[in-house]
Formats: sequence, structure tokens, C-alpha cells
Amino acid sequence: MAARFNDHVVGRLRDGTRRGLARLGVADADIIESWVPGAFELPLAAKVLAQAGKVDAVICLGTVIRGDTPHFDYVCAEAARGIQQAQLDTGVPVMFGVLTVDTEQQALERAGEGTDNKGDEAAVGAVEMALLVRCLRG
Ligand code: INI
Repeated sequence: MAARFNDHVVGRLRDGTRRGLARLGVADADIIESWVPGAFELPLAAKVLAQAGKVDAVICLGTVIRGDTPHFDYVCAEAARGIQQAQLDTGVPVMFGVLTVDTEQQALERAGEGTDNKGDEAAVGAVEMALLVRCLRG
């Protein structure tokens, strides 16, 4: 689940996520990619997808860059809170692959071409948590 706001960065997070999933053996055909307007909308879309019962994990990607107003704080806080709530409510792991940064430069540094990419980190976390949840359920 990816947020279009700052999509020049989020596209790089998406690419990092796909590289990470491919490295871990996840087939392209097993990935559902959907977009929402901004990070604020990630929790609802993640929860609906998780509730549909078709996925082992959800990866939320977004980039929130601090501006001159408190808007940043509201978007970050609600994205983080809602994403955590989505995984607790559904029992499906939901990864927080959302950059919360002061500058675009900081965002780009965390959306690199290798494993220096928050999307890659989220991919690794999603596979680990999906396997763990499956194992714990027996
Ligand atoms: N959404 C983001 O994903 N990143 C941002 O940096 C951002 N800023 O700066 O405003 C942002 N705002 C939009 C927000 O996520 C919602 O889409 C919007 O408020 C409509 O609900």
C-alpha cells in the first residue's frame, strides 16, 4: 500500500520493497500494489486489505516531509497509530515503511538503490512477521 504524496520518493521505496521481496523469494504475481492519496489514508486501506483475508502481510509506504506548519505531526502520528491499529485489529502484520523526515534529501538517502532503502527493510520485516504469525498460529 503506497501513498502518492511525494511519489518521487515513494516510487523508490516501492522499488526497494519489490527488490527485497524478490530477494526473499516472493513472486511478483503474489504482490498486490495499491495506491492511496497520502500517508494519512494508509491505515484504512491497509486494514481493508488485511481484512479481505487474501494477504500474509501488508507493507505501507509513504514519505512525510516536515513543512512550516503542524500538519506534519498530525499526518505522521495518525499514520503510525493507524498502521499499528490495523495490524492489531486484523492479526495480519502491517509494516510501517513510512519515512518521516525534515528534508527531501533525508528522504532520498533512505530510499536508495540497495538495502539502504526503507522499503527493503519493510519487505524483510513483512516476510519475517508473516512466517512468525503463521508459526505461532500452528
Ligand atoms: N501526505 C504525505 O504522505 N506526505 C506528506 O508530506 C504530506 N504533507 O506534507 O502534507 C501529506 N499530506 C496529505 C495527507 O496524507 C492526506 O492525504 C490529506 O490530508 C487528505 O486526507
